[in-house]
Parts: sequence; structure tokens; C-alpha cells
Amino acid sequence: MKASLLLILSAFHFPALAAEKPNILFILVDDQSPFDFKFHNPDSTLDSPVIDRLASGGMILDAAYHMGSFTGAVCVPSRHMISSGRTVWHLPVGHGSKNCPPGLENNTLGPVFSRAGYATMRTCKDGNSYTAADKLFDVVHDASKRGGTAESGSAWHAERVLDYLGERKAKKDGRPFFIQLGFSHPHDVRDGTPELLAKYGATNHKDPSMAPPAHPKQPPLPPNWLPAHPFDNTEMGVRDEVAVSGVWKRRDQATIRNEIGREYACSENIDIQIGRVLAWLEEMGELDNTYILYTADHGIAIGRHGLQGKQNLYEHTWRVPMIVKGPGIKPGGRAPGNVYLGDLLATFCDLSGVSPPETNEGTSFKPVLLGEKQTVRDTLYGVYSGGGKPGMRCVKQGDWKLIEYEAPGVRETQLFSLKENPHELIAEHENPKATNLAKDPQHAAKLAEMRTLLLAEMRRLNDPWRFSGQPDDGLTPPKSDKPRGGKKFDGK
Ligand SMILES: [Ca+2]
Repeated sequence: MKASLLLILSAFHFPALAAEKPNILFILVDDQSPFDFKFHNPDSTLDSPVIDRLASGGMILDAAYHMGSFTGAVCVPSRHMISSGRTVWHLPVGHGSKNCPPGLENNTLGPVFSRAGYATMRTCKDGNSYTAADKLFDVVHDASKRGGTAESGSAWHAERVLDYLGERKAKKDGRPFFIQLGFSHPHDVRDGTPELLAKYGATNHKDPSMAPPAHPKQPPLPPNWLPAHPFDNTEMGVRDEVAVSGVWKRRDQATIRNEIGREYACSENIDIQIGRVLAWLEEMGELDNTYILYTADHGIAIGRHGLQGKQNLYEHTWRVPMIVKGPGIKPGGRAPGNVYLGDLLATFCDLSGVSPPETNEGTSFKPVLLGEKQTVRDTLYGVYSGGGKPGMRCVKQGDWKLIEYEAPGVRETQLFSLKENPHELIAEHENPKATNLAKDPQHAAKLAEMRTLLLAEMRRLNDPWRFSGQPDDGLTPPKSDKPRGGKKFDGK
């Protein structure tokens, strides 16, 4: 009786309730370091006025991370975690698949919000994603668009959203919307538009045998640039480190400055395209009732630490840019957050009053967005295990970060105070004020403490590997991995 009454009441109130639900515009770009943006890095020369305005009109999260990857195609686990809210060893792909319930795709962003009465739409790159989940949005326009024209580049994704919003208006669709506006850039190939390439002094360089032309408008070298990574990090031969068009194995200053210029050209075009979508939302009167979250699936090195790709755990790559604007979020806010991309599902649900699915493992960071908390967890764990095994792991707590590296013939440890050394400078940077502290006897206790934390996180999150020096916990390391030098992912 009570349930029937509730059902009747729900049905009766549905239009009004639906109208009160906030819209969600989830903007996800492909391969972008947080340090590209002025709001995360004041020294950046990237012009991104639209995203900057979103940042100043909402909240900036300075400690947002992707949990990691067990494959060179870092996008794949990242996008699974984003969609499902699950942790890296609990996904339907990789070694954690035994820890994942069947049918997970039905408990991901699209279907969760569709079932809650939302109109759901996505446009994003295709490939290296979570296709079974992605296709469950009501409307899907996925394609990889990494060219320098409107049809072949980022404008294509914005056009799909503008078309969708136009149809929504024409149909007078009063349902709240959940739109995932994904871009295929600034992932390589970084073919920017001619105007924006010129603005950053960059060229679409095609000849691996020589460096591209230098230009004064090219962005400066990052402070942690190196001509080579000083040791085998367990994944030095992956496609991103040796075969990206325009960089290949080159790490000279001209190549790196040109490639960052190309990255900025692609990023500014994304900024322009977001501006078009926001202008249309404003014209439709929907902007004020819309949460807008901007982030990337992971960061990228492009010359920092002598690396090029996303297969490492330095901050430029493990961390992601993140800003959120919307109802109830005070402009000008800033907090570390200590969030994972796997918290997005829970947070979107919390912001819109939708119940998260039982399979969700993420934590809503709505309390951070509302200024009630600074962080949602104390400790952050990261993994890269796509090359030599166990590969790389990191753990961060407060200002301290530990990175461990191990593979046959490789054993390295890095300990950084990110407060003193935010760019994780190491001996090769020859900076007298900042370096790796792992071998400094004064920090032996901190090193031991961080190693204890790392082991606890590896156990808690069902990491199937252990490092030498850690208890083996009776684990049998997975055997399905190809040895290094095996088949490479295609880099999409
Ligand atoms: Ca990516």
C-alpha cells in the first residue's frame, strides 16, 4: 500500500522532479597533463580562457589522479574506472577480472543515469575505451578525431553535442541531461589547426631524422625536462616512448618544445569548442542548472623526465587536471580533494540525487565541492604494470610520494617531498635544492613509512603483484602477460 502510494506520487511528480534535477556536462579529454593549465601551473603559456573561467567560477581540485594501468593502453583501465567507479584490479579487463561481477556495463554512467530519468548522450573517441558500457548511452557519436580541420578534429565532437542540444530544444525534451563531451585530442597525433599551430610556433613535424624548426613562440621547456630518463623504468620501449609521430625517440629541446606547442594548439582548440557548447547552453537557459566537470583520462610526459608517454607515475602523468562548476559550488574554490577518476560516478550520482549502483567502489567528493572537506581520503595509490613486472607503483600521503620500480634487472626507488619538490626533480636535473630522497639517511624513516603504506594499499586493492622486499602474501603472479618486447598496443 505504502509502496503503491509512493509510486503514484512519484509518477505524479515526475515532470517537476525531473526539471529540478541538475544537468551534467562531463568533459573528458584524452592525454593531458594538469601542468598544461595556468590554474594548475602559473608558468604555462597555454591560452584556455573558457576552461579558465570554468575553473574560477567553480572549484579546482589539485590532487586528482587516475589509479593506473596494467597495459600500455592506459586509456583502457582509466575509462573503465571512470564509467564504472571500480578500482584498477576490480575491472572486467586485466588481472582483476575475477574480482568483477558480470554485467558491469549495466552499472556504468550511461545506463545508471538513463534509468534515473536522464537523457544521456555521449561523443568521445572510439577504441581503447569501454565499448560495452559506452554504447548504453541513449545517443552515441563516438569517433577518433585528431585532425587539424573542423571535420577531422575537436570541432566534430562539439558539433555532435550542439546538434543534440538543438534536437532537445526542438523536441522540448524536459528531462535533465547527462552529456559526456569527450575529445580525441590532445592525444597524438597532435595535428592542430594551422592558426593555432602558428600561435604556438609549432609545426606538424614528419621527419624523425631531424629536429623541427625552433620558434620563439613555442612553449618553454618544462622544469623537469631531461634528454633521457636516467634508468629503465620497466617500460622504455612502449609505443608512446618510441613511435609518437613528431617525437619518436627524440628528446632534444626543439622537438619537445615543438610537441608541447602542438599539444597546446590542440588544447586551445578544445577550449574554443567547449566555449561554443557553453554559449548554446546559456542561450537555452540551461547553464545555471548544469554541473560541468572537466578532466582528462590521465596525464602525459612530453619530455618531462626524458619520457614522452603516459606509462609512468610522475605527477605530470599520474595526475589529471580537474575542475567542477555548478549549483552550490562557490566560485574561486580550491582543494586538494585526493580524488580518483573512479570517484566520478559516485560524485555525479551524489550531485544529482541518483543512487549509485552496488558495484560502485568510488567515493563521492561532493563534500569537497561544497567546501565541507578538503579531501575524501588520506592516501593515494598508483600503478603502472604494462611492461616489465611488477612494474611501477606509487603511494602519496600528504606532501610525500614514493615510487617503486621493479622488473628483471631493474630495482629503483624514488621518494619525493612534493611540497619542496613539486616537479619531482632528480639528480640529473642538477638542482641543488631538490632531488630524490630515497637514499638520504635523514629520510630513512619516511621511506619505511611510505613503503608500509604502499604494501597496505596493494593488499587493500587486490594488487596481484608484490615487489622484492615485500611479503609474497601467498600470491602467484599472473602468468598471462607477454614479456617486454611483445606485441605493442596500437596507441589509439
Ligand atoms: Ca588517453
